Order: sequence, then structure tokens, then C-alpha cells
Amino acid sequence: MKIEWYHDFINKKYKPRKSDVKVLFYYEPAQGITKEDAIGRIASESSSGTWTTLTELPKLLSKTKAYAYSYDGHHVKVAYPIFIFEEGSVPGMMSGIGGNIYGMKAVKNLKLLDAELPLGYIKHFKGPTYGKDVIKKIFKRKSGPVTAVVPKPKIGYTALEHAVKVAYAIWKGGMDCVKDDENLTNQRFNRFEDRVKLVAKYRDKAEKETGDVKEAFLNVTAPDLKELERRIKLVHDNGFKYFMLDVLVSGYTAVQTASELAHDYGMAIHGHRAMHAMMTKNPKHGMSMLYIAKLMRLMGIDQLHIGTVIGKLVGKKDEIVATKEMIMRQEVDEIPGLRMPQKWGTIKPMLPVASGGLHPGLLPQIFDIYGTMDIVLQVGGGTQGHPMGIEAGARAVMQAIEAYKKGISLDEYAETKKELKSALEKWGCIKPK
Ligand code: CAP
Ligand code: MG
Repeated sequence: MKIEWYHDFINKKYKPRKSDVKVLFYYEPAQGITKEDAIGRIASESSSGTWTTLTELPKLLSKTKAYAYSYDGHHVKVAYPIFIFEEGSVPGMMSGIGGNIYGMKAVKNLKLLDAELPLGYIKHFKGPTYGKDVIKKIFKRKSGPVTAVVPKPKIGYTALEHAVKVAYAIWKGGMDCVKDDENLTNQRFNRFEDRVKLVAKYRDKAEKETGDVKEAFLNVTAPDLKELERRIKLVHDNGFKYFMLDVLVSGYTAVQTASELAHDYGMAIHGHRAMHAMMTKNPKHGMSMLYIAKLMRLMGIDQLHIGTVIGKLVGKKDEIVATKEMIMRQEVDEIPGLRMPQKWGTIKPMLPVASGGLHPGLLPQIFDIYGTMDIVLQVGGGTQGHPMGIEAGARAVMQAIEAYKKGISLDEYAETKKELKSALEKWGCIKPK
């Protein structure tokens, strides 16, 4: 008697419908398992199958089955009927296509590389409140970059030191935003509420003195959703147009909740991605950064860290460029084995964030890699390690940006800019590891 029906979820003749969700996986079968046995399990366990044949089946079964419709080498594409996913719920979708299949003994490695989401699925999401438009609408400029600094050391400053020693200094030095580090939330030595109020006070002072818009990415990442909502409201009530959320440690439900509030309050969300490398770093297993970024755009993150190629953290150029296109364009083509085609409809484009080990000497290369200056540029140690101090460190960053905009080399520009000169003397063009 037949006891399993995994192969019923493979159909090479199946022509995916426009309305299907089409997922691209990298996979490796476990030892002694055929490709078909692995693929059948992937399609079955992520949609409506189970390990054994069933005695009774629902009438709707045919509408709920996913089909592995194309496989070649270690890549397989699986089409899922849109009908099986709750409208407007990323947790709902991910419990299927990112769920039990990862634990199946028959599958040695599995990586979700991308999924083409039909417009019928996308239409249930609002996307970012501003996205790339933060440049125009919040900072009142025509083009980027938006510049930011994370106080370093990561933790240790009191709320007052954070606001005065770092935030006020970098604002005076010409940069736009102070960003909380990922592991700074609401510790006893720097309470969230104190930080918000003090950063707001010095923001007002810096805005008055410079005449420019100054902002902060205050980290609202919280232990529960009620507290998350309270922190977002506090940031809003203190006159900020932004808040920061650590999107993966908080989880999809928190991202969707925060996004609703961001739309209600007219705020932008800076998305930090701590923990991404647990999923993205292994090329054979986990989930790609490209797909994480796609989900974040869908759910309403306005700007997200996607890597630098040349900084201290992992990220290959082809993947970062493919991801940048995915989050900034209204339509992208397929890149075999890396990206599925995608149309975004009316969902706004995001801004990519380049961060991690940057300093003035690397900035021209960053703009070249991204192919645009419309990015958020975050320089932490690369401002605060400046030999002449934090405000001078911010000036050096702004001078490197000016040099690039004018088409002048950093060395030449540094001849008349002492802050840039000093930064180049310390760091040159080193690529930190
Ligand atoms: C950068 C940073 C950011 C990383 C995050 C840090 O500081 O504050 O969290 O960039 O990684 O803690 O390392 P520096 P990613 O500017 O001093 O390096 O952008 O890859 O998500
Ligand atoms: Mg950090």
C-alpha cells in the first residue's frame, strides 16, 4: 500500500499562474535521498502535504497544493496558489515557505533565495510610508546621501552623554542623524525615555544653530508589542519623524505592527538587521538577504541595512547590487540562481543603508558600488575615531561626500580640508575586517 504522496507535489508540466507565489530555493538532498524525494518534500510540507497518504481529503485539496515545476542542479522553483496564504500576513506566509521544510531529515541544506510575489498578494500591504522620499520630504533635499552616526563604543554612554557628546557634536559637524546601536534599547544606564527626551532637546538646539533638519533613529525594539507601541508614540510625541526597529530580532509581527503606526503617525522606519547573518551568511542554507529585504519593503520599512561589500561585515557585490535593485526599483528581472522577477505596483522604493566599518577614505567606493548617492550612509567608528574629535570626524565625512559630488579625488580635496586630511592620515583606504 502506498504510504506517502510527496511526488504528487512535483509537476514539471505545470505552468505557474500569474497569481501564484513562485519561490526559488537552493537545496541539497540528504545522503541516500533522491532529488525528487527532496523536492517533493519541500513542496509538500510547505503547502498542504504530510508524511503519509490520508484516508480522507478536503474538497479544496487541489486548490491548496504547491508544485515544484522546475528544477535543475541544486535549484528548484515551487509555485504556491495565492489562495493558501492569509492576505497581508508575512508571518502567515513564512510559516509555510520558511517553515517545517528546513527541519526535514531528507533535506541536507535549504536556502530560500527569492520569491516572486504576485500583485494580488502585494496589494494587501502598504509598503513604506516614505521610502526614498525621506530625502525630499524629511530632509528637504533633492538627493542623498542621508548621513548618520552610531555612538561608539556601542554601549556605555549615559543618555545625556549620548545626546551631547555624540549627537550634538555630529549634528554640528554637518551630519543628519544619530542612530542608536543595535544593542542599546532601554538599559539602566541609558533609559529609553531619558534618551528620547535629551536627544530631542539637543536636536532642537542643533537645528536652531545650523538651520538644517536633524533627526535620530531611536531604537524602539522592545520586549512586547504594547511596549513597542508605547516607545514609538514617545518618539513621535517628541517630534521625531523616524524611529529605528531591529527587524529580525523583533519579528515580522512587530514589523507589521510598527509599520501600521508609522503610517498613522507619518513616520519613517530605519530597519536594522541584527541576526540576519544567522540566516544569510551560509550560501547553502537559510534565507537570502535579498528576500529579507523584499519582505521588509513589503511590510513598510523605509530604509534597511543591506551591506557595503568593502566594510567589516559580510556581503558580496552581486548580491548587494541585486538587493539594492530589488528595493529601489518598481520592477526587476530574473537573475538565474539569485533573484526572481518582481513587479512592485504602487509600493514605494526603499533607501538602502550602507554601514559597518566605513570611514571617509572608503566613501567614493561605496557610491560607486551602489551606483547612486541616494543611500543612507552610516559611519560610526569612522567618525568617532577621528584624531581631532567627534565633530571633526563628522566634518571629514561631509568633506569626503563633497569631494565625490565635485568629482575631485579625496587626496586633492584634503589639501585644503584639515579634517579630511587627518582622517586619511589615520585610515587611508583600509578595508576593515
Ligand atoms: C556600524 C554598526 C552597525 C553595522 C550593522 C556596528 O558601526 O553600528 O550596527 O553596520 O551591520 O555596530 O557595527 P561602525 P550591517 O560604523 O562603527 O562600523 O550594516 O551589515 O547590518
Ligand atoms: Mg551597530
